[in-house]
Amino acid sequence: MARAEIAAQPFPLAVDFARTALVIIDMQRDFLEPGGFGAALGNDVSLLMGVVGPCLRILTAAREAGLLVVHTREGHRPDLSDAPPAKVARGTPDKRIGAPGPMGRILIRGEPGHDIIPELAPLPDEPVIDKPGKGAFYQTDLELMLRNNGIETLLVCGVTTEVCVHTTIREANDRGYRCIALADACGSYFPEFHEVGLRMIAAQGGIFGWVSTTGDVLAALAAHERAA
Ligand code: C5J
Repeated sequence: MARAEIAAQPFPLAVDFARTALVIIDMQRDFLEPGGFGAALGNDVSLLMGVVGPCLRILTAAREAGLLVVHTREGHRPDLSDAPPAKVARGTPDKRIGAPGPMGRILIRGEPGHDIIPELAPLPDEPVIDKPGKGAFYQTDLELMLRNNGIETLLVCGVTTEVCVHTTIREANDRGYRCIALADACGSYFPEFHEVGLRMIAAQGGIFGWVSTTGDVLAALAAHERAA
């Protein structure tokens, strides 16, 4: 299979799109809309809205190109049996995981706030990984799914750059996957953490991955299709 080159930091990466998956991290109402988990922790959730457009662009292109698309959601069982007490105990008691909020119980599976935002709603045949932790590999079947699909490279986007995106990329890198973070399609409540988080990925010769943009991936996909 011909490889396509994606412009990236610290150096361009040649990928086989047939063995590449798009992983969209936690684009949930609980992180992007007022009244959810992100807001409960005191964050300005409007800072994340800018990534919706780039996420939609890469999602649309990935679907058209037939890439495996995986969505993730952070959240817990209604009885909180999968939520570490040390995690639940953070934040003010009326706004903790499991507390009632305007979008239902905060960060609880099945509640409206746990849903992926409508703009990026998964198609029926796209897997959704429900994860209890920050990383998408911890206590999930993501690794099994990627191996069964012959995946070797992950395009990663979503929120937040320095928490769930970073943790997932670190987990994937340790499992042998080549990860490309899409800078404009990742976001943080802390712009400086976003910037430094991306620099950390690509530093030291790509210590745990590469950083590119949706535009560069779309260009590589288009060139790949022209050559096919
Ligand atoms: C956080 C996430 N920030 N999806 N979760 O708690 O990054």
